[in-house]
Amino acid sequence: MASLARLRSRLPLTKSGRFAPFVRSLQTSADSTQLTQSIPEDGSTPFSVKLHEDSFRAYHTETPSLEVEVTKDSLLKMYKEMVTMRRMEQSADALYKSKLIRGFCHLAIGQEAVAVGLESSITKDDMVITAYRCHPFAVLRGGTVTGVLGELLGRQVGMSNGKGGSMHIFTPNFFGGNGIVGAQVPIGAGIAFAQKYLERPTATFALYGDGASNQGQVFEAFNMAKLWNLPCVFVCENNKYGMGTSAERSSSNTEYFTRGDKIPGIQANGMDIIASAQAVKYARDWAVSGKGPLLLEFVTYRYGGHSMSDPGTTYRTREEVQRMRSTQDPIRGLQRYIEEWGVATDADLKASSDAFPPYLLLALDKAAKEEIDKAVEEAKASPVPKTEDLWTDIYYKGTEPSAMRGRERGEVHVY
Ligand SMILES: Cc1ncc(C[n+]2csc(CCOP(=O)(O)OP(=O)(O)O)c2C)c(N)n1
Ligand SMILES: [Mg+2]
Repeated sequence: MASLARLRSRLPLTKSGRFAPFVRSLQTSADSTQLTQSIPEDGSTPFSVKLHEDSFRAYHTETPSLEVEVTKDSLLKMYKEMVTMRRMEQSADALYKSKLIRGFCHLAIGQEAVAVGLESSITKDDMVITAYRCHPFAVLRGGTVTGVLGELLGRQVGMSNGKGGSMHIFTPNFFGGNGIVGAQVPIGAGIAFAQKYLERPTATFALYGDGASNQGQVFEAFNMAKLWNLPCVFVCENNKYGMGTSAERSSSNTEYFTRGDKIPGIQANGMDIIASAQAVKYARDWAVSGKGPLLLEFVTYRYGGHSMSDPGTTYRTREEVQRMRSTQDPIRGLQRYIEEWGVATDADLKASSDAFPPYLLLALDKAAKEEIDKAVEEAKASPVPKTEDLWTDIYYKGTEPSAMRGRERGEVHVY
């Protein structure tokens, strides 16, 4: 008892008199990673950098290593991807405002380091499933910008042939795009079950928001994943609000990485792309090595509202959004690394205004803009689905019934 009392006196107490489980808090700056060795000439030679010591927190496990190996090529690739994803979402925003995109539309501006960091640390054979904020994942998992924008516009060139819309976009290793809050979490556990059953050395990443985290089905999925030791990483994108409700108002425990009971968890800085990629690498290694499920919470931020119909400023201040944009932006953070570490020099930047060597930041910005502008034009030029397309893509190809009833008794479509 005496030794317990001594231990207690060293632990910080919360207001309620209970012991605070974590002493330090996570920081979410996008540019606090330090270069620890001179940078190699060659783009593919790895060099070491050190993440800020408060980039991760852990529950029932160790934090990922703060020492990370990166290459010039990998940093530039991630920069290009984040800029392209942001421009795609900004185009969707403009198309929506000009009433060419209708219905629901959820943009991931501000959260680019999660999708790009995830994709940079997993393989094409791993599986991903997410909620409605799905456009970057769809492109990075094998889709195209034209296919995403075409889908939003309801055109034939869309990834679901213009019949699904923003929340219904899939690729062979990306299970959407799911509009029902939390529904993708048990489906993700099921996909991981299949991976284990088929003895595939791969993992499933099932993403959900802080607003989904209190659902019963999420905890049911956690339970079964742990019971069966499934290779599933449950990724909580904690952007601090579920629609217009702050995490503090909805969750009795906002430490989402601790909510898996017996499932260990990691909390990661979701604004620093290097920390995001490192957290995913750790999580993938964990799941693939047979340790079972893991919770991975990214602390991130969306600059826009929940969807296009939400201005995003009634439940948080403009100053808060502005502060996040100007101090913790994932793209500007990576830009600083690239410039300060000499991945692209000033001379490079100047030279890039007319020429196009792909390793230069300005050239990458320009290339991203051109790619998105072209995709917007291609998508806009594509026709809307034909009336008879209402009868296609309902059944898996080759398994259609000979005929199908329509809205009325007499309306029958014969295949
Ligand atoms: C089962 C169900 N309940 C309610 C909704 C309406 N709804 C859509 S998103 C959302 C909140 C989700 O919060 P979060 O996952 O944090 O999303 P964010 O706004 O941050 O993208 C709600 C309640 C829904 N789509 N499905
Ligand atoms: Mg949220």
